[in-house]
Amino acid sequence: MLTPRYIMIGGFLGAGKTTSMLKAAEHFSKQGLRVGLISNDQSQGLVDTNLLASSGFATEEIAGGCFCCRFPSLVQASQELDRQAQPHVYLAEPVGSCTDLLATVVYPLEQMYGDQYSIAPLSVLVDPIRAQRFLKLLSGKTFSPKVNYIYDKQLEEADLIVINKKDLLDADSLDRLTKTLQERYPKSQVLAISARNEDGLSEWFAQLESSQLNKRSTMEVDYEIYAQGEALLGWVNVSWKIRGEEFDGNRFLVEFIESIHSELAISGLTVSGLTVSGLTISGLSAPGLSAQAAIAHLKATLLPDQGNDIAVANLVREDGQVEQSHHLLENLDQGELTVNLRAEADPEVLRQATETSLHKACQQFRVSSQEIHSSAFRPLPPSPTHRVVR
Ligand SMILES: Nc1nc2c(ncn2[C@@H]2O[C@H](COP(=O)(O)OP(=O)(O)O)[C@@H](O)[C@H]2O)c(=O)[nH]1
Ligand SMILES: [Mg+2]
Repeated sequence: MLTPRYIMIGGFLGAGKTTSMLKAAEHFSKQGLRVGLISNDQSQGLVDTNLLASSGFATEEIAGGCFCCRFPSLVQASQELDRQAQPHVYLAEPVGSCTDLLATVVYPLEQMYGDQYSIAPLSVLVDPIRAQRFLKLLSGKTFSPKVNYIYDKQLEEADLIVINKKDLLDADSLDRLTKTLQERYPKSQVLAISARNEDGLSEWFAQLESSQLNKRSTMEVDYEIYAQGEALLGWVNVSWKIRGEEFDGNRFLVEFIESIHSELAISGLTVSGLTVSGLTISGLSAPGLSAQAAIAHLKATLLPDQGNDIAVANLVREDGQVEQSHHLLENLDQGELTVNLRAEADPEVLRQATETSLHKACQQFRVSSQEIHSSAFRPLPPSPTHRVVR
């Protein structure tokens, strides 16, 4: 690779972008290439930055707005990485609720910096359970139509639709999902991988390394629906300093996330005022009437003050399981706990659930907490710096 390669890995919240980006970083690094990573969010206090930085790769964070709305920051971050590490490969993860990335990020980069970077095709990762539900191949809760509009637009503009977590599907379901995506998005190429099991990665990486950016006409996007869809999502980023005595950080983290999960289920009950499927309140029963927050992604890190360990726990849908992807090897006394929660719900309800759960976990593990950062909001309407129409 002569000209540094710029690779953008998009996809909805929780699809596995950060996990896959780290796998790609390891792959390029093993080939002797230097790698620079860029994370992005609407606010400060990013779990992904903690995770990427702990991997040892040069990492820059763009907080306080998405790549499209903060294009100059993306360029600055790339230049900063250039100073730090002179990467051969840049890997950038846009915010999972963003779309129209070709017109607002990829084409502007190509037009303005095409002599400095060779831009890879846009990958859009999908979680197969969410995708099957969106495509009505599987029953289960989906988001509101305006959030689904964003999901659809993300897929429509993908050069590569990368079905991730193929380990969750049997061969027939994977085949059906691949065919349905291919029929519905005929301009995209559909691949399937499991970033976790390192399955199917070489075909994808080969495309990231050498494929040309497709020359496609700009997709139509209704920015009003896009803005309304983003504004249906509640966003919470909170960090605390926590202190205790030789406590089990892995258990603390998982119990904390599980507690947020149950708090949100309870708040769903309160919001509906009546019932959720299978449960009866005050003698009333209305199966299927659920106001439970539709969780897009709940993730948290615990970083001990000493050492380089990190614990990471995730939940990617309200009827899913809490998973711990990174474990601490030892108990800890002090550390930093960060939680990022994105769900279709009122951000204050999400913040309340997070704070109540922290309080419970602290009591259980005899740990004290001190807030470092807290924000709860709905994303502002997207207002891209550039939009290249082809
Ligand atoms: N089963 C399975 N889970 C995965 C795979 N890749 C990522 N995940 C999990 O999906 C969750 C969200 O991953 P993350 O990379 O943070 O998603 P992002 O929000 O798109 O960056 C985490 O719990 C990951 O461990 C995979 O290939 N298989
Ligand atoms: Mg991520």
